[in-house]
Amino acid sequence: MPHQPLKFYQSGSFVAGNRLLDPEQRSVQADTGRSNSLTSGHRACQGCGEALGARYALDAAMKATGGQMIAANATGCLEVFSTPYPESSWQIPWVHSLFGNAPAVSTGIAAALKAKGREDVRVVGQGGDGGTVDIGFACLSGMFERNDDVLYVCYDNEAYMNTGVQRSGATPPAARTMTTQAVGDEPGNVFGQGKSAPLIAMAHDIPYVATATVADLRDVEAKITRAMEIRGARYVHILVSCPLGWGCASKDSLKVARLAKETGLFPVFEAERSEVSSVSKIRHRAPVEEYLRLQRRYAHLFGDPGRPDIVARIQADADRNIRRFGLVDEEVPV
Ligand SMILES: Cc1ncc(C[n+]2csc(CCOP(=O)(O)OP(=O)(O)O)c2C)c(N)n1
Ligand code: SF4
Ligand SMILES: [Mg+2]
Repeated sequence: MPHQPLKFYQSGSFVAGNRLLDPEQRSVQADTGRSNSLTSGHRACQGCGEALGARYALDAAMKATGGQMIAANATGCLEVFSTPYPESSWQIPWVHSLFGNAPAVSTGIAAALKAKGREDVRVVGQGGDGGTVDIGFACLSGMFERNDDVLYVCYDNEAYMNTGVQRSGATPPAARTMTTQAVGDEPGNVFGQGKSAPLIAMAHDIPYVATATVADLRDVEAKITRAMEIRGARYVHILVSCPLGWGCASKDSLKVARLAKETGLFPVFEAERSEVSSVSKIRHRAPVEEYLRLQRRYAHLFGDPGRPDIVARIQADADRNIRRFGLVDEEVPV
């Protein structure tokens, strides 16, 4: 029988075709022995990208560590929807302390394990963008500069969702939140504020930094697996869509996350020791308008008369990312 190469959908998806691959190429989720770190019954909204991202990230970390892992969680949606007392959806050793100290708790667990000579047990810290880039950032920076043996995962849904959608340092320009209302000359979040946590993580010269989106779960698994091969401080920043806070349909949750990458607004890359080592190129370049129109947090930019000037500024930000990270092979205007 002539050789038939595997089709993209067979290697790129999690369904039956996945089992046609060699075992080491299969996704973690295709493995019936997966840990189901975050199991069913939790209270996340329908289409929640954070729930999906956390499950894939932690299942991949569990697989990479042979199940020898402890997770520390910041306060936020992920913690609240997964652990309504006295229930828990976590099927792994998991601890929650405070909103801002998950990196410090992770460091403490790693130090205790080291003191006990249990370096076979690995530590993952995790939190939302508010817990990571704002309130927990001093602890995180300390964890980075000491090169503590922790993987920290940020689930970035671009606002403080758990408490009712307030702006964070990761909220993009023009987005409407409860604290950046769509009023005045510059409606929504203002331009020129906020920060890029992945780039700041790189500035600490830590062994591994990566970004990913919940639209490409194979990429999430691969980056978490790679991170667990390394010792020292590692940071993975995953863009996770939030239907409630972004005002998108639950069914569009992954579509929106994919467009964040395909427009250039969210660059997907890896960096080792402060140098970008790989970028995920844009496959089908899309104008930012396609991304923005799916979300009610940007509704004030459209309609009559709308704000084409603001849409153009957001497009300029996307174009700058595309140039800066080399996200397309040739500069093709959108
Ligand atoms: C010191 C402190 N301040 C405020 C809060 C209230 N609080 C709990 S979760 C949260 C927002 C979390 O936002 P984020 O980290 O982005 O996670 P998300 O819910 O968006 O996933 C806030 C403000 C708190 N628990 N502790
Ligand atoms: S508010 Fe957003 S992040 Fe929180 S559970 Fe709902 S969809 Fe998920
Ligand atoms: Mg958030």
